[in-house]
Amino acid sequence: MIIPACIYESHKKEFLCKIDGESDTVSVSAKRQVLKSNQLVTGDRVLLEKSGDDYQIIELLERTSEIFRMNIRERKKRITAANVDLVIIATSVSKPPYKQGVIDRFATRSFQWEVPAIVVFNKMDEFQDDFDIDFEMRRFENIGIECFEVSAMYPDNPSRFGRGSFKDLQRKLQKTQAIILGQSGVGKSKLITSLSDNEVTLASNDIGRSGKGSHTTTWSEVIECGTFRIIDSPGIRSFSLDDIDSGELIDFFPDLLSVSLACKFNNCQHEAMSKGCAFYGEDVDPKNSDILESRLLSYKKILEEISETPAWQKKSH
Ligand SMILES: Nc1nc2c(ncn2[C@@H]2O[C@H](COP(=O)(O)OP(=O)(O)O)[C@@H](O)[C@H]2O)c(=O)[nH]1
Ligand SMILES: [Mg+2]
Ligand SMILES: [Zn+2]
Repeated sequence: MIIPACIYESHKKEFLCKIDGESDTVSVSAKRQVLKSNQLVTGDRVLLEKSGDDYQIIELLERTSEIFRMNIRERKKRITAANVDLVIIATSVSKPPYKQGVIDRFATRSFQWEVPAIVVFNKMDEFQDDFDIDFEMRRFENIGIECFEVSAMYPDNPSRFGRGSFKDLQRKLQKTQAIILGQSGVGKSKLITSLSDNEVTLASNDIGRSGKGSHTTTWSEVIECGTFRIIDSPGIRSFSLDDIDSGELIDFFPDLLSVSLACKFNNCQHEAMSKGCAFYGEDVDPKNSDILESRLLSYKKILEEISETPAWQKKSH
């Protein structure tokens, strides 16, 4: 009998799988041939075969998406999760402080992975108006990233800037397999707990308070939240983009890419003195010019960073 299942945790040769239509997970191994020719990762769909009490993965099914970094030296993808429908970029608006650059980096990844993203501004109960959050939200909405302002601590709080509420966020997640990304301490575990209506409880990372962390996620896992699933993955927490080729970076800034196509020279550096640069031309929509300028600045910063290491020296870590 062939049994369809989903990998919830992947530990080299041991996997925790949830069989379709059943609620418990089972520990399974994988056929040597399947292990040899694939990376079996969290979120993968597989076929199992049962012999006696043991299950074995006999086939990996085709993926709809891959969450990866490149190992340039080996010219190989290092995949951490598969079949993800939505990237949840979580940020705090109080402690730790909001960092635009971090969100831009995760957004860049979501374009590289070709998976739609949303930004969740968490801890709105502690927001002190110390940055222009409305500008930040418009900046992401301009590249098709929907924004939500919530408090995982007080999910019933109304939104202040007219963006999605906690309920809207729950609605957005219906039937998805999402991955949640964000710096440590922004409230990912708390968000998952509240989003599941407290069906799952994850230990929070209280480093700031007790001086040492309790449980922090150490491996990728799928968390079943009833009507949706969230993958919590420490593997992709690094915001470094230095495995991306500098010539390719602009492909993952769709707003800048479309403008840059009108630059007169192919190798345009997009500086004010660059001849024929479309960013300083007359075609830029004045309504969006502040957003575009801020995104261009961010792009240049990342470009400079990833250009420091020559491509042949790059290795993923
Ligand atoms: N005030 C406030 N605190 C929150 C909120 N969400 C999470 N926290 C707290 O922030 C700390 C870090 O949360 P945690 O979920 O462990 O963050 P993670 O490292 O991203 O998983 C914990 O002390 C949480 O109780 C929120 O919406 N408001
Ligand atoms: Mg956590
Ligand atoms: Zn230019």
